[in-house]
Amino acid sequence: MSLTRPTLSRLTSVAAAAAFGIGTAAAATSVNVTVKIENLAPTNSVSYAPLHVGFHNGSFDAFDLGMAAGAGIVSVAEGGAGGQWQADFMAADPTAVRGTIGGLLQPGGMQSMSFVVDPLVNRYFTFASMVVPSNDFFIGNDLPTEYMLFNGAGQLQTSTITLRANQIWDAGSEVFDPAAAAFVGNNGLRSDQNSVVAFNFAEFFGYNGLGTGAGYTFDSQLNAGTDVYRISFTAAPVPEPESYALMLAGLGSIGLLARHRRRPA
Ligand SMILES: [Ca+2]
Ligand SMILES: [Ca+2]
Repeated sequence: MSLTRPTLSRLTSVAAAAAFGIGTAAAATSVNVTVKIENLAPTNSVSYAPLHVGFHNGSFDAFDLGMAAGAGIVSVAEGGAGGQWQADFMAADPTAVRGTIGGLLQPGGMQSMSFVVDPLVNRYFTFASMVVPSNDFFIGNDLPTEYMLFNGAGQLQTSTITLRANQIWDAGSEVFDPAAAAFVGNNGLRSDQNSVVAFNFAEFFGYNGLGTGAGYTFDSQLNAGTDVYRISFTAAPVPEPESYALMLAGLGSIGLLARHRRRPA
């Protein structure tokens, strides 16, 4: 097959149309939401376990200020794994889109992940992550409807959530003890605190000078108003299956052109 100039031009147009979504079918109901997370804490201050997230209908309430923490939020706050939090979330809202973003997030670190979400069904965003070093500290939203990401027309209306140090929670489930704290001590050791969920960032100063699992020497530096975490959202259309096919065809054509052009004239 010889590629004449008109053929080249047509193939290039198809590839361009596919790449920019021109001429594809009507937009799908779902949107592709990219969630970016950033650790804004000062250098050598707090790090975070992976962020557990869910886009939901507003029914999943993970914990309450002033009440004993349930097993779900304790599974996040003590060790970070969050298995029970995910299970409770699924039970409360089977239609929710859930996931876990990243690994250990050190000061200055950034990670991101994308989710396909129906903005009319799952308008709300809920999150939770363990803050380290600590015995049972976490970030998360008390009110399940606190962060309404999408308006009634399905448009993204929240672009960032920025948390300050005075928004960090103590689950009240494990006694403060540097020797038993995750990231600086033996996380397998623990003592029941038998208290309730409360705001607390002052205890971080109790870990100052200890070596962390990431190799840096901890230095809290946190004041009430210190920014410690940011979650950012961007939404884009989900490509239709037909446009994926077009895109693949377009990419294939570009590859063909590249090979063709490498041949000597
Ligand atoms: Ca609550
Ligand atoms: Ca505690």
